[in-house]
Amino acid sequence: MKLTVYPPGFGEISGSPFAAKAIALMEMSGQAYELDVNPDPRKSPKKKFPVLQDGSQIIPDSDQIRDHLEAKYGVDFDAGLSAEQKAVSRMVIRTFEENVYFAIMASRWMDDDRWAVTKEAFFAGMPPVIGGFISNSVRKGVIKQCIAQGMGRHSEAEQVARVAKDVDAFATLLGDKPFLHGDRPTAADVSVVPMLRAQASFPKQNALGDLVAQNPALVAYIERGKEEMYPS
Ligand SMILES: N[C@@H](CCC(=O)N[C@@H](CS)C(=O)NCC(=O)O)C(=O)O
Repeated sequence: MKLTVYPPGFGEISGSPFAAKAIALMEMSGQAYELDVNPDPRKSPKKKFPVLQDGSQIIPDSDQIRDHLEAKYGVDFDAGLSAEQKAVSRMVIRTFEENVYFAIMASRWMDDDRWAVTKEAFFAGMPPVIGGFISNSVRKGVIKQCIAQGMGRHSEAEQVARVAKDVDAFATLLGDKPFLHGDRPTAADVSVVPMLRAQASFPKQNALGDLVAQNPALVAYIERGKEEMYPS
């Protein structure tokens, strides 16, 4: 199998939390795969990465990659969980992927000062003219999505306040357990760890990152997640 993802960024295995999630899914599946690193998603089926290629099958979207690994290879990312734990998992995944994610994007891509840092991290290796064209076109698309989804219409203070409630709720659910549902990472952790790491890793004026950095349990959780779920 071949997994296409964005390059590393901000010290993370990929600058994209969804790509980091897909890498963790592949690692935890125990299946052989190769990584294909590509900064330009415009030709991918949904104009986004990650994308998995398995023989002639092309699977875009991390959720569908999970479904594919479970259906074709018998992997169970929620092995041993009760129906209620699986339901909590689904809600947690949606909270981080459909709400927190957009605040991370708005923070990285909308504010001009932080955009300069994002651009340098994600596009610095590209030739200047084509790189400038691609980065501006991707930026435009990301801003459009943040506005359409709604997060990008809020002030930064409002965005951070909304995410703070989500992060606090997750910290409450996590409690003093190593992972959301016990000693081993399950599907929720595979989604949440990359999102919290994406929050924490941005190097400049990072109120979203402070929400993680100020909570020692979450700092320990994202380190544990990196150790257990990412390639060594
Ligand atoms: N629902 C998708 C989301 C993937 C996604 O949003 N990828 C972002 C990077 S984190 C992307 O490729 N954005 C490029 C764009 O929207 O132009 C998944 O789970 O894989």
